[in-house]
Amino acid sequence: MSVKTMHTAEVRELLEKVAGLNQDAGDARVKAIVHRVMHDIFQTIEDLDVTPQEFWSAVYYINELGQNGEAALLAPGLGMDRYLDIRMDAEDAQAGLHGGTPRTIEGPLYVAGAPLSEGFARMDDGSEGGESMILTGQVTDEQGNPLANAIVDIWHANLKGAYSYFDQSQSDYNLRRRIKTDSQGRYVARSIIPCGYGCPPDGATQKLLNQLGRHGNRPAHIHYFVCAPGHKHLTTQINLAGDPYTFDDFAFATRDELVVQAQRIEDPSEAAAYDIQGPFT
Ligand code: MBD
Ligand code: FE
Repeated sequence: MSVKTMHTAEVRELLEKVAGLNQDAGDARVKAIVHRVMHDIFQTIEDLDVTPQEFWSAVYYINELGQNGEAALLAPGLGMDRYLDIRMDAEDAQAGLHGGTPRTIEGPLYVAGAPLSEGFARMDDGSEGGESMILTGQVTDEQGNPLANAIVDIWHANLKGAYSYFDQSQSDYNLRRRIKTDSQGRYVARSIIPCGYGCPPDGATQKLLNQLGRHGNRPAHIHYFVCAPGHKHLTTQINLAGDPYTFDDFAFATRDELVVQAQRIEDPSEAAAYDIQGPFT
């Protein structure tokens, strides 16, 4: 039997006290957000007749998520990272900014401070074998002028879909590098083709995804931060074409413009045709 309480003075007063609105101490912005969020949680309980049992299982779920360190993994699974991108895209459009490589989410697995080199980097430590991959590109401004000395910060998973640092079995900064672009704005990285990521099957994130009837997989992808003085920082990714999850990413990060078909090069002299230069031995 559903009861209505949200409109009562008692609940209104409770929410005001919860968020500290009845006194001056504290931070006004935090108060406003907590007031609104708690209101919306109470409203959800009322509208959906959430039982105390359901409510407490959600509270203990949050504990579990924190114990696993998975809060920032569930967030993209619930579309939060994608939603923030949609908002930033809309802000850019409103400010008249358009064109260029689209942004997409950072995800929870970036590590700052990767080794920095000029023009070229080898990213893998050679321990895994796997298929070699050359990543190359040119950083330009909106008018297409090359940006020298831009920093391209690249990170990706290994053949098991695991990221160094979070996977302690990998060497420090394996598959993580920062490359400074050359005078033509170019960078070249040699690495190995990554495999897609899957949420830990026994983790808290996958547990909720299971209840939603969803998988927790991402296609093979390569993360990029690109920054240059006087320019907005770009957070983006390459998603490899042909992966079963390329258009079915649990984190909603694939964008059509970011799907890239790898070109197989059998003969190193072919590399020149793709404008790939550098020491590849
Ligand atoms: C990843 O590798 C990732 O990029 C995201 C967004 C979420 C989980 C794992
Ligand atoms: Fe990733």
